[in-house]
Amino acid sequence: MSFFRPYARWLDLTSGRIPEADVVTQRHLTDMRGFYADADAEAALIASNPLIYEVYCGAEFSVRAGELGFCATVMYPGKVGDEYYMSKGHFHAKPERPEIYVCLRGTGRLVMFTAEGDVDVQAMQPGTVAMIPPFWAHRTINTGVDDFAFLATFLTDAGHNYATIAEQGFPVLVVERDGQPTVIDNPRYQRDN
Ligand code: PAN
Ligand code: ZN
Repeated sequence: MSFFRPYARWLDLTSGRIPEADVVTQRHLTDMRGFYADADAEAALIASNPLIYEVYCGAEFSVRAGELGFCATVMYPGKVGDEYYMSKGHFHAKPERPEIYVCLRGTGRLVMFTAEGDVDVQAMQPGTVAMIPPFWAHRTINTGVDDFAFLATFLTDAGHNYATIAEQGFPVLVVERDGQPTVIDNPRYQRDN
């Protein structure tokens, strides 16, 4: 039987980055075409292809049961039209897997929903610890003017299911209205699905 090896990484609590992360994933606007509601605003920005967020993972994960992983996400400030920069969002491939987020920097929202139609939005600021229960899709949004960063920890066999979100989006959007983050219904989301 092969055992997991212990490891430790330094998380920079100021920037939210893991400088010696084994895996760093960058998501630019072209990596999430069609995710923002305003297609004209997306088209206007696509030539400059801004970096929206980066994910720093402590290690290359196996998908063997029993491995607990951690990744830090740093999301830059900005908007596509009036919609704040956000993550793609996902259900877990094993949808029954939960997750914990700890906010390290900036201000944002954690938006969650279930296939049954429940929606939940949590405000995130440094020190906020949020629990994503089993079966809840989740997306983070930077509603501030500074970087927004958080640490996520999860069983690594949770995996990611992005396809459902790519097709349907989330039931709600977080947009700027009168200078304030505002949650509105997503007109493209089919509640009957
Ligand atoms: C997080 C997310 C990370 C990036 O580590 O994967 O914030 O968001 P997307 O995966 O939606 O692009 C997590 O929830 N892992 O399960
Ligand atoms: Zn997740």
